[in-house]
Amino acid sequence: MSGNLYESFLDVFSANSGAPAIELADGTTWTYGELTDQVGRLARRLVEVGVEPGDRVAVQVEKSPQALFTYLACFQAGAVYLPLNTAYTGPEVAYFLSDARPRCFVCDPRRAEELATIAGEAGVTSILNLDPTGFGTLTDGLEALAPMTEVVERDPDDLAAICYTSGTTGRSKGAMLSHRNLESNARTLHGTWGFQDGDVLLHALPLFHVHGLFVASNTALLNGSKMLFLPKFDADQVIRLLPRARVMMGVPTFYVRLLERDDFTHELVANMRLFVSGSAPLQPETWRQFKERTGFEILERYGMTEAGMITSNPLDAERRPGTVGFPLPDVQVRVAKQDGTVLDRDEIGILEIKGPNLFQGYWNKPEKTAEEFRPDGFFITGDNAKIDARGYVHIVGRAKDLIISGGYNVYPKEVELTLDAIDGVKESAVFGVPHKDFGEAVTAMVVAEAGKENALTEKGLIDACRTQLAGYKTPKRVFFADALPRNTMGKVQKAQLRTDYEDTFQGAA
Ligand code: MLC
Ligand code: AMP
Repeated sequence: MSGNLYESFLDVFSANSGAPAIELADGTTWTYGELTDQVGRLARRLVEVGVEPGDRVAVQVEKSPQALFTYLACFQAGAVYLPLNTAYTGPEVAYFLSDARPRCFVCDPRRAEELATIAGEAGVTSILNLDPTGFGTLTDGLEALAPMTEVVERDPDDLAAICYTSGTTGRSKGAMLSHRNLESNARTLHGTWGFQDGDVLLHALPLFHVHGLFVASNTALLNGSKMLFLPKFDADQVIRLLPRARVMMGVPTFYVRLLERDDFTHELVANMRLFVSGSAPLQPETWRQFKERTGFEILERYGMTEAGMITSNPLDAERRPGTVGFPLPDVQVRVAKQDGTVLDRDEIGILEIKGPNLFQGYWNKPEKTAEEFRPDGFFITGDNAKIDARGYVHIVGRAKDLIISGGYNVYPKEVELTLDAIDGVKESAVFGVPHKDFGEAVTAMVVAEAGKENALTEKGLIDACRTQLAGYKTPKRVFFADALPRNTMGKVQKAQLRTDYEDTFQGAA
C-alpha cells in the first residue's frame, strides 16, 4: 500500500459496495460501488486530458455528487486537489490560478466564457466544466471510458490538496496538505467522534473548504456512511431530513438559524447521535438554547485550513460551552507569548500547535512559511487562547486581523485594498461587528479624497467591491468619516471602530 489516502478509502468502499454513499434531497442515491466506478472514470478523464501525478487540478463548481467524485478522482490519479469557493469573482480566480499554475481547471459552465479567458492567461492547458446537476465537459461521454482501477502511488508526504486561506497581507496563501495530513486527521476524528455503523451524515456544508470536505466528507467516507447531501444549507430541507440523520456538522449560523424555527423540536432530532459545530465561535447562549430545545449538547471543535482539526470537546465527557475542548489525541498544543515564551495554564497568549495534521507550508511562499513556524516545528496559529486548569482550550480572540462571517474568513486588508483602489477613496478601515446570523459582519469606514466627498455613496462603494470580491467579503455597511481614528503611533484603532459600530446590525437576521 502506498501513502495515497484514496487507497484507505477504497478499502472501505469495497467493503460497503452495496451500501448507499450519497442521497440527494429528491431521493437519487449512489452506492459506494457506483461512487467507486464514477471516481475511476473521472480519474481516467483527468489522465486523458493530460493531468499527471503532482499536477494541480483547480475546481470551482457548485456542490454535487460529481463534485465529490472529482475530488476523489484527483487522489486516485495522484493529482493535487485545489478547491475554490464558488463565490470568488473573476479577479479572485485569476490570482489563484496564476499562483498555483494548475494543469486543469474545472469551472461552472455558466461562467465558462469569462473563466476560460482567465484560465488561459494563467497557463491552464485543460479547461473543463461541470454544472450543479453533474453535466458538463468533465462528465461528457464518461460512461464510454473504462474506469481506472489502479491508484497512483503517492508518498504519505506528497501533496493531496492545496487550500487557499486569506493572507494577512491581503493576498491568499495556498496551504499545502499532504496525504498524511488528511488521513491522520480523518482517522483521528473518526475515532474521537465515535463514528459507528448506521451513522448517516446530514451534509449541508460547502465542499470547497476544510469543514465540508476534510472534516465532514472524509470522516463519513472512512466510515462507509451515507451522506444526505444538500447543495447548501436550507433550514426547510435540514428540518425535513433531520429525522433520517444521525450526525450533523455545521458552522454556528446553521444552529442559530435552526433555533429560529418553531418546527425545530426535540422530537425532530430523536434519531440524532451528534451535532458538531466549528469554523467560528459558537456563542454559549446558542449552545444553551440548543440544549434546552433538543436535549443535545453541541460538540464544539476548533481547527484551521493549515491543520484541519486541532481540538475537540469530548464525546463521552463534559462538553463545556465557550471552550473548544481538548487537543486531539495526536496533536500537541501550547500557549505562548509573541516572543515564543511558553505560558502557564490560564494565561492568555497565542495558540501554537504541532502534529501529523500540520500542513507542509504555503505554496511558493517559503519566507511566509518560515515566519509562522517556531524552530521546534510548532505552528503559530494567530488565535489568542488559554488552556484552563482542566485542560480545556478556550479561544478568546484573534491576534490576526481576521473577521469570520458565517464561517468564512475575511481579511480586512484585502477589502481595504479594494476600497482604496476606488476613485475618490483616500483611505479605509474594515472591521467586524456582531451580527446575529453571521456572527460577525464586514463593515467599513471610508475617508473620501478632498473634493470627492459628494461623489461617493455607500451603495456605489458596495457595488464596486462586489465586482472584485466574493459577496461574503463585501462590506454589508459602509460609513463615512473625515478621518480614521488613529492612536498616537498612527495606527488605526479598529477596537474603537468595533465598539462605536457594535449596534449596527442589532436585531439583523
Ligand atoms: C453568503 N453571504 C454571506 C455569507 N454567505 N455574507 C456574509 N457571510 C457569509 N458567510 C451573502 C452572499 O454573498 C449573498 O449576498 C447573500 O448572503 C445570500 O447568499 P446565499 O449563498 O444564499 O447565503 P446563505 O445560503 O444564507 O449562506 C450562509 C451560510 C453559508 C452561512 C449558510 O455562508 C455557509 O454555508 N457557510 C459555511 C462556511 C464554511 O463552510 N466554512 C468553513 C471554512 S473551513 P449578495 O450580496 O451576493 O446577494 C474553516 C476551518 C474550520 O473555517 O475550522 O472549519
Ligand atoms: P480558516 O483559515 O478558514 O481555516 O479558519 C480558521 C480559523 O477559524 C481559526 O484560526 C479560528 O480563528 C477560527 N475557528 C475555527 N473554529 C473555531 C471555533 N470553534 N471557535 C473559534 N474560532 C474558530
